[in-house]
This record gives sequence, C-alpha cells and structure tokens, in this order.
Amino acid sequence: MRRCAKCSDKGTIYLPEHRLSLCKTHYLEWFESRVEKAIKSFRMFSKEDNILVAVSGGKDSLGLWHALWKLGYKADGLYINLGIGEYSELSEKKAKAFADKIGKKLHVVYLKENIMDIPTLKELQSRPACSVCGTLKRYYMNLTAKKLGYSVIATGHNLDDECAVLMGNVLSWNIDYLVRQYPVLEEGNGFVRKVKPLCLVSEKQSAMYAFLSGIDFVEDECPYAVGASSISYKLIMAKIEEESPGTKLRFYLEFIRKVRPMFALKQNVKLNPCQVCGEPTTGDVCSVCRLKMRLEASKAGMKQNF
Ligand code: Q46
Ligand code: ZN
Ligand code: ZN
Repeated sequence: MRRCAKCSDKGTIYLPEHRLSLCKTHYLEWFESRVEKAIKSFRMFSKEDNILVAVSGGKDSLGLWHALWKLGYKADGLYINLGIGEYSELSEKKAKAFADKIGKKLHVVYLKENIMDIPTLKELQSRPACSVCGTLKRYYMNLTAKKLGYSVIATGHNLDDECAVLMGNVLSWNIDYLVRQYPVLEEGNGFVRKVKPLCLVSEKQSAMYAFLSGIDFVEDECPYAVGASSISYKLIMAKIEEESPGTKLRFYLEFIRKVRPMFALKQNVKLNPCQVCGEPTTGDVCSVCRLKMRLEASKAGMKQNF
C-alpha cells in the first residue's frame, strides 16, 4: 500500500504522471496548488480582479469555482441556460445550489429569452448544435461580463479538453486556431480577458477533486456531446497516456513553449465593433446579430437558407 508523500497516511490517490501518492487532504491541496500554478505562471489574474466563472453545472466548472473560492479569489458564476430540456434544468439547479453553498452570486442568462434555445436553433439550421452553441456561449459570456463589470472570464477547460482541441487542430494544421490556443486570451478590442485555470490538470484529476470536495455536479453529458470528434481524440490520448504517463502534459506544454511562438507571428486579425450590438467582430455585423436577423426574416415568412 502506497503512503501519502506529504504525511505518510495511507495514500488513496496515485498520480502516475507525477509519480505521486496522496491522501485525500493532500490531494485537495495539491489540486488547488496546480490551479494556482496555472494562474501564476500564465499571469491569468490577481486577487484584485473580479472573476466571472462560466459554469455548466458539471464537475470541471464547479470544481474550478470551488478551487478559486478556496484560494481566496473574487469569483462569481455565470450560468447560460441553453434550453436543452431536463439537462439544462438540472444543471441550472445544481449550479444554483452550489452558489448558495459557497455564498457567491450566480448570474443566469437564458438563451430562450435572448435569442432562441439550442434545440429549436438546431431544428432551423443545418449546422451542428455545438457550433452555434459555442458561438452563442462565447458571445453572451463576453457581453455579460462587460455589462456586470467583471475583468476576467474563467472557463473549466481541463488538460484533456485542451489536448483534444490541440490534436484536432494539428491533424488539420489549422494554424489560425493553433495561434489562439493558449490558456489566456488577452482583453482588448471589446473582449474581456479569458482564462483556463484548469489547463494543468486532467479530466480524471478534476473529477476526483469535485468528488472529494463533496460537490454535487451534473454527471450526464449534454445530449449533443455524443459523437463529437473531441471524444475520440480524448480516447486516443488516454490510451497513449496510459502507456506513457505524462504525455498529455508534455504535448500541451511543449506546444505552448516551443511551437505556438512560431505561429504567433502570424496573428493579425482586425476587429471592429458590430454595427448592431457593438460586440467585436471581423466583419460589419457579428455572427450572432446575423443569426438573429435570419431568424427574424424566417419568422416574417421569408424563405431563408440557414
Ligand atoms: S453544451 Fe453546447 Fe456543449 Fe451541448 S450543445 Fe454542444 S457545445 S455539447 S460543451
Ligand atoms: Zn497526506
Ligand atoms: Zn452584433
């Protein structure tokens, strides 16, 4: 039986990539120190910042909010209700209950009130639910953070999420996306700073943290997540990681350190305020306002090609 490296109690959790065995108390401490390490080494924010954590009700985002709260950061939550039946209802309930438990504010934005729920949008368009959902979530996160005066948006993307995206972008050599793959997206041009403080912890570690912290999170995945290519990339990475612990961390950090700086020279996107809503866009009217216009037009009975 392995013993905790910190207190020599019986170790309950073994982290092969760090060759570290820890008891429950020291695991929770270790996890929070990994989050703090990401915050400090990528200069994400300080104790003075007002942080808005984008929460979905799942283990990663609620775990992140919990860790930031424990570490003494000023962090409130934002839940975007996508209108996906029972899944959205349950996740909103869990996010609210968690906010009450830690005594923090949770802001809620309903897509249905602002534009349209995801299932209806999916019906109306030929695009996959996730692509329109991603655009809308980014849009309302930014808009809400600005409106409410938050200087940073923190999301619960973990190392596995980042590796899956990196793998997808490498497989198609998508340079424009590779350039933007970094745990901090600086503020400016109408964007609030966006950060990923869980980028140094794996999905398993994040699940373990949420579980051991007694967080009541939604275990079910969003019904539209089924079949996403990121899931198969995660499975492939998990297989490699099992055979060679530490590969995921190396793949991600070495990309950040060695490869991304070479692409970063190419970064030159010009942004303007959207002529309708004022949010940043590369064209004259942002994609969300264009979507709203198309929806209005189709409501008015005009035949539109979504
Ligand atoms: S919530 Fe939205 Fe995800 Fe559901 S519809 Fe797809 S993008 S899977 S993180
Ligand atoms: Zn211990
Ligand atoms: Zn707009």
